[in-house]
Parts: sequence; C-alpha cells; structure tokens
Amino acid sequence: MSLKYVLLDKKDGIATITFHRPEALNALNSEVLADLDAAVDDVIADDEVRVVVFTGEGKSFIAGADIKEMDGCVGLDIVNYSRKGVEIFRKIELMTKPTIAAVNGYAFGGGFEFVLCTDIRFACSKAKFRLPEVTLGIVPGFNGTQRLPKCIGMNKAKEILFTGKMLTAADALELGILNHVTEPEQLMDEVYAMAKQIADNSASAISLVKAAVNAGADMDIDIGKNIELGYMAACFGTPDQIEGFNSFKEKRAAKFR
Ligand code: CO8
Repeated sequence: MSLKYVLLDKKDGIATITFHRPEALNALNSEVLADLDAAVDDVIADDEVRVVVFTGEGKSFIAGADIKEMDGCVGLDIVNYSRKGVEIFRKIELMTKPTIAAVNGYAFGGGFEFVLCTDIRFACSKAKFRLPEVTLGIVPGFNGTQRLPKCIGMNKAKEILFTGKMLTAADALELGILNHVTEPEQLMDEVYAMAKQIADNSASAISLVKAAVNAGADMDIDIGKNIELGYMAACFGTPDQIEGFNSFKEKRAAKFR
C-alpha cells in the first residue's frame, strides 16, 4: 500500500497514523481523506494492531478541511466531500480497536471534529482548538454540531460553535474534551505509555467494552444493560478470559495473545 498524505507505522501492537501534508498544515483534502481511509482499513484488518494512535506532522494536527478545495463547490460536490469525511470519522469512532489522539498543534474545524471521534485524547500544551466554520459562513460538516454537545453539554458547545473562539489545550482539558495535556516534548512518550498499558490488556475484552460504551451513549440504560450482559456472557470461555482468570489464580501478570 502506498500512502502519501498519512504515514503508517506499526510497532509492538501499536499503529501510528500521522497526518503528513505539512505544506497545508495537514488540512484534509480528498487525497488526505483517501489515504486516511486506506490506513484505517489496514489497521482494522491487521490482527497484530491492538491500539491506534493519530498525530500530525509539524506544528499542526489538522488545520481543518481544505478551504481551497471546498472553494467554488456547490450542491452535490460538497455533500459528497462532507459525506466522505463523515463516513471515515464514524468508522474510526466505531472501530473495535481503541484510538488515541496525540494533538501536537492546531486542531481546527475538521481537525477538532476528528479529535471528537477518538476514544482517548492527549494534547501538548501548545495545541489549539477551534471551530471557525461560522467565520467562514459554513457549518461544521464533519459532525462537530453533533459530537461536541454530547461531549461537553449543549450550552458550552453552542458558545464554541457560535463564537468560533480559540481554545487552549488547558481550556479543552477543563471542558472535558481532552484526557491529558503534556509538555510538547513529552507528548508521544506519554501517549505510547498509555497505548502500551492498553495493548497489554485483553484486546477482545476492550473491543466489547468499547462497543458497549458506544452503544450505550445513544440508548436508555434498560436497553444498554442488556447489551453489556450479552458482551459479558460472550467473554466467558474465550482464551483471554481463561488466561485472565488463570493469571489471577497463579498470582502473575496475564499474557494475552
Ligand atoms: N485549508 C487549506 N489550506 C490551509 C488550511 C485549510 N484549512 N489551513 C492552512 N492552510 C494552508 C495555508 O493556506 C498556507 O498555504 P500557502 O502557504 O500556500 O498560503 C499554509 O497552509 C500555511 O498556513 P498559514 O500561512 O496560514 O500558517 P499560519 O501559521 O500563519 O496560520 C492557521 C495557521 C491559524 C491554522 C491558519 O492557517 C488558519 O487559520 N487556517 C485555516 C483554519 C480553518 O479555518 N479551518 C477550518 C476549515 S473549515 C472545516 O474544517 C469544516 C470541516 C467540515 C467540512 C465538511 C465539508 C462540507
């Protein structure tokens, strides 16, 4: 597979997908989206990959959708462009492997919306977050209007969406958008330390936990509790459950396949 606008690296069960279009601050044009889609399909299909990390090359994570590519688009062109991003973002949100965003710089527009699709979010202290779409006369088209309110509540989300104001990493941490903020030089070390901790756990159990949490976000607890029950029952008798229980009885760390 030959990728130009994202880099794909795999080591010790951890895949890293790096946005790599530095001349446009990693803005998401159709080619970046196509490469991202291919890289995501690759890590989903690779049984060796247990955790997926996303980061950006240079001073930007993703500076949004490509304004120059969108310029002049009307009707179906823009619907198709938006739909492509929406489908890939949703695929990332629902993929059974856990994802971690390592936000190294600007996460604007579609970049901020991308962060909202990931499971666990780190940023360096210099990272900046912004949904500037209303300053461009458009709407966030990669589902920021849907995911941000779910993440931080409707009133706080509306303020960010209506003003287009910039958030620092500290602001995003306080709002609950981020899990952790680090010094720039520590970002990847801290991300990989957590990725390793997750990769050492049962991948099959984590995939079911993620599916249960995602499903439960949109349903009543009386339905969600039955989903959890089904997944719990599905774990019993699996190699990971047997190894996990044996490790407890034998007073040793579990070694999952
Ligand atoms: N699209 C295209 N090119 C971009 C983008 C972008 N989003 N962001 C930066 N670039 C390009 C610049 O044009 C510039 O290229 P050139 O040198 O050829 O002019 C290069 O990247 C470097 O950028 P700057 O010189 O501006 O770098 P600065 O460090 O001075 O500024 C900023 C960095 C503050 C990030 C600034 O570049 C900026 O404000 N960029 C635009 C950010 C933005 O508005 N993003 C939101 C876009 S809209 C969006 O994401 C909607 C998502 C859903 C769409 C769904 C489709 C319908």
